[in-house]
Amino acid sequence: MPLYQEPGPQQCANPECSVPRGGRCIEGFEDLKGCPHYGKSALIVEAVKPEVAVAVHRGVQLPGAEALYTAAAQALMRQRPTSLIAIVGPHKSGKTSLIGGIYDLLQRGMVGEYAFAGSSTLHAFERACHDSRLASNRDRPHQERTQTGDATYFHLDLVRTTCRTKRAALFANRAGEDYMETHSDPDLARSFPELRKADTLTLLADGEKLLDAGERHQVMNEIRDSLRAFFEAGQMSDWQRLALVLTKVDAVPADTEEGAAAREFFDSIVAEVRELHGARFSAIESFPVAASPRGAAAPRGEGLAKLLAYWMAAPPRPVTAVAEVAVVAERSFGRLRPLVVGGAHEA
Ligand SMILES: Nc1nc2c(ncn2[C@@H]2O[C@H](COP(=O)(O)OP(=O)(O)OP(=O)(O)O)[C@@H](O)[C@H]2O)c(=O)[nH]1
Ligand SMILES: [Mg+2]
Repeated sequence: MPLYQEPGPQQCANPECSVPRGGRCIEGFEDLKGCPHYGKSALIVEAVKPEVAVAVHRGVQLPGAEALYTAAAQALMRQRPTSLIAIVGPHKSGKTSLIGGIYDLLQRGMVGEYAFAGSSTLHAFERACHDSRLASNRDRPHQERTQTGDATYFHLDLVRTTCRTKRAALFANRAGEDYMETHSDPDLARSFPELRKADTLTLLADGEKLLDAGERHQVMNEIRDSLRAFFEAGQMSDWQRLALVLTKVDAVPADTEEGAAAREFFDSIVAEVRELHGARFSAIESFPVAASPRGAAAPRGEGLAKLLAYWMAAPPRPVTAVAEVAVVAERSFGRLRPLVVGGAHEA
């Protein structure tokens, strides 16, 4: 903290001056009264202790804005109405691009009936969509691979035009390899809390892979195996919804022979899932989307408004009923109830 010396006749505000030590005026004044520094207090600056310097440097501590881990995501779900969305698909099927694409669209305005109303994970969203934005000047959109390990959650608060109260969307993101490992070891899915708690399980089918006659059967098998593993692990409940999402639709134009064949194959996957699992979910819907299209074959964010509306619809999640317990006070005074007379409360 700065300290001031008491002003005195032999004082000088210039610490370099030797007048206080009986020397000459450093400014060259013979008559010291003419010197603007003479007789004024010198400012003594104390050396700042290292720990104080660190505290000053840190400034105000702001909450982080990275993706949330499960405990923080669950705390958020307890605080406000939330739709939890698990996004499942193999490596490079477009999971992170889908999450980034929703955020990106909301930055430009309404997405269907929904508007952005806040987020506690802005850094994570920015990172998810930065590379794929046209502004990044890449020839082809690019997305960093999600690291294997625990699921992380992206958080958005949204308001709907017809209802001004906020509802949160939590998107669970996990590396594609982790989900694929459950096909050979379904028990692994027991340690994926986002599956059991999801309002909407979202399974992705990679449009680019559906173009290839060999790879498209692998896409179908991955969807079959994921559902089988999640049911075997006991992670699914009949109140949950299922979204089957055809990603990268810009790569499968409906007006080309290959594109039409890819879309037809996707429709056959949807039909099979409906037949096998229709009674095990409260709803099954399909959505063709282009979260991060290459070129002009599809507008950026195509299909996302319909998907967002499906995700945000109030979930049919069972609500635990809380029985009202009547507490009867022992003393008569405690049993008095407020009585409203002409707007005033009387005991
Ligand atoms: N053509 C096209 N490519 C897309 C689209 N969406 C995503 N991609 C590309 O698909 C690739 C994989 O996307 P990601 O979002 O990283 O896939 P992921 O499923 O998160 O992959 P992992 O994190 O490894 O599991 C990236 O190169 C994206 O640019 C799209 O709508 N159209
Ligand atoms: Mg990813």
